[in-house]
Amino acid sequence: MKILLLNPPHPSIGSRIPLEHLPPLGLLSLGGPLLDQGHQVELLDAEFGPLSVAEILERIRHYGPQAVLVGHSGSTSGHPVVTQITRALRKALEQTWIIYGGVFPTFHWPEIMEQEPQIDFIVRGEGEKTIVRLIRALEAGQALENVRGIVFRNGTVSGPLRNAEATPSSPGKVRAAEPAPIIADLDTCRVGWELINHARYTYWGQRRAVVVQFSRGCPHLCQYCGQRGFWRSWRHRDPARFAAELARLYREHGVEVINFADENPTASRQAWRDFLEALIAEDVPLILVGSTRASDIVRDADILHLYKRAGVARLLMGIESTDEETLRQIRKGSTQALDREAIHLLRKHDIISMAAFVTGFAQETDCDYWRTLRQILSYDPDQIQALYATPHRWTLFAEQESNRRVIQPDLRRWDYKHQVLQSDNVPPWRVLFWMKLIESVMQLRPKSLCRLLAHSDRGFRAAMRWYYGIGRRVWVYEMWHWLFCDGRTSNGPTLGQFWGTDATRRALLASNKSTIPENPGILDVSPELPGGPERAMHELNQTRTGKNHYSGYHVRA
Ligand code: B12
Ligand code: SF4
Repeated sequence: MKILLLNPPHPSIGSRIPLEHLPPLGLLSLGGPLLDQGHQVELLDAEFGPLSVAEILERIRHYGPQAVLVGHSGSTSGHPVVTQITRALRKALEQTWIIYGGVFPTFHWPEIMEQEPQIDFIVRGEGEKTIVRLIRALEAGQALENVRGIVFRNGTVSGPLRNAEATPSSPGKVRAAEPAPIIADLDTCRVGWELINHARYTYWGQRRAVVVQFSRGCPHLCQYCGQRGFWRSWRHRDPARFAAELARLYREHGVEVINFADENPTASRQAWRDFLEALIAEDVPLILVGSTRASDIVRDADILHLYKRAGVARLLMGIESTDEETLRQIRKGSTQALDREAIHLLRKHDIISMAAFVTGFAQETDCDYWRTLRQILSYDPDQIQALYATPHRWTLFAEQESNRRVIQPDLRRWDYKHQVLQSDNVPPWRVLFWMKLIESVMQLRPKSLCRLLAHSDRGFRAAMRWYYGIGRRVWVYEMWHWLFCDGRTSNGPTLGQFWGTDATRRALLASNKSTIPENPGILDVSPELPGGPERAMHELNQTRTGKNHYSGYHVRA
């Protein structure tokens, strides 16, 4: 089949501010298996430009695909642009299958299928195996209900081309096949690197770069995080094969920077150590950048020299909060002492520590912000990332906070860089003030400037310069947007209303029951709705009480 992978232009800072882009690993991961099945596959990366909808349509028409596969890693805030593009695409190309995947559609398929008739299929969960089975079924005109992991409409006529007359577009007749099993052996899938021109993709100051995954999932239980539910269980690739792939990317394509997409690559000390040793043996001067947990860094204190020798240049740690009670409530499984110790250990090995902290988990007061600033100062990380709690519907956090008001109804702004939940004690302008104050104090204090200008390691200094350069531009962008573009509301819906009625939520949770098996908050409600996805859709259709707020507010072309 002739297939186009479409990476839409994302509206958020992460896509628009850096003057460089990283390859879309999610789509390339679909591309590899599809190419191996003999399909003709191309990638249209609309992040470059960014391309306008008209330009995207023009390129798609020119290629003439039978199926367009769309999805974005920044999935929630990328959803409005996906709807905008696919609506226009449907008008232009009636016979092209439109298939949508990623995290947001995995958990929001009932409303998306209802509100976006142009989308023919949603793939829930990991895409590699499911997309191959779906395309095979379409090519052969086979029944769709046996393709595990997909959502489609009753009456969709399977075939290599979409039958515009016969394929239903009306809402309400949605069917979700059984969830697909997880991919137990990640080495059975490969990334379609041949779909990109490596010279276009850079990071870390114009160095050729890729995004990769050593592992998927996370064994921890942070209550605000949806990653664990999406990937379901922690798995990793064969350490030696993975190291060999990175070395090949360096030798054959000149890739210098490896950005890890893993939620938690160090979950198994042994596997991670095997990988580091295998990469050291490959003897390639790669720069590794990733995220992990403070507790893993402390656990690995005796092998951090291997991290450094393998090329680890920066580790991002979600410290989230400096308040022990909040850390306990969000089930972070970390403590102030661990976070501080991890930063100290990284410094000893000249690895840049980036600490991400999040506001909005609790109802902070001005005093809390002041305490946060003093605490983070005492942690002394090299870089910080100030983020806002963002309650994705599939998280326990969203369930628990369902009575809080939403002040940012535009889904494009649900990107961790905008305040979306109302704070009872501090108005939005003062929240912004505190966030910016903490950022400035941390990055402009003499110790940080000293590291920027006079650190003994040249690579360290260069990385700090690059980070400060982006930071300056992000600052201006954020202030401008806050003042003139963000459109907050003081009278927004509660989070429960925003994400839909109780019935909608319960139906969705029930239908995803086997997708999220170990989250106690979610399992609590699912037994009420036995019967799996079909029953869930039925319940949803029976009990729908008009629009949920998020559809009313933002899914607009
Ligand atoms: C690398 C990364 C980035 C890179 C993006 C590089 C790139 N070109 O993709 C950078 C640093 C630029 C970045 C920016 C942002 N990011 Co980011 N990022 C990640 C990270 C670490 C890995 C993403 C990834 O590659 N995953 C691995 C791939 C294989 O997974 P995947 O994309 O989900 O694809 C699989 C399935 O979802 C599915 N699938 C996906 N698409 C499709 C499409 C079809 C048709 C099908 C069938 C299947 C399918 O199949 C794929 C293979 O199994 C994740 C955290 C994480 N560990 O996932 C956060 C994450 C994706 N980022 C996030 C956010 C919020 C952002 C920003 C909005 C931040 C900001 N304020 O600017 C921006 C968005 C812009 C952008 N370009 O993505 C959130 C998204 C939350 C959400 N639910 O929306 C995440 C999950 C972080 C988090 N902890 O919450 N990010
Ligand atoms: S926040 Fe990080 S450590 Fe916690 S569950 Fe999510 S991926 Fe795991």
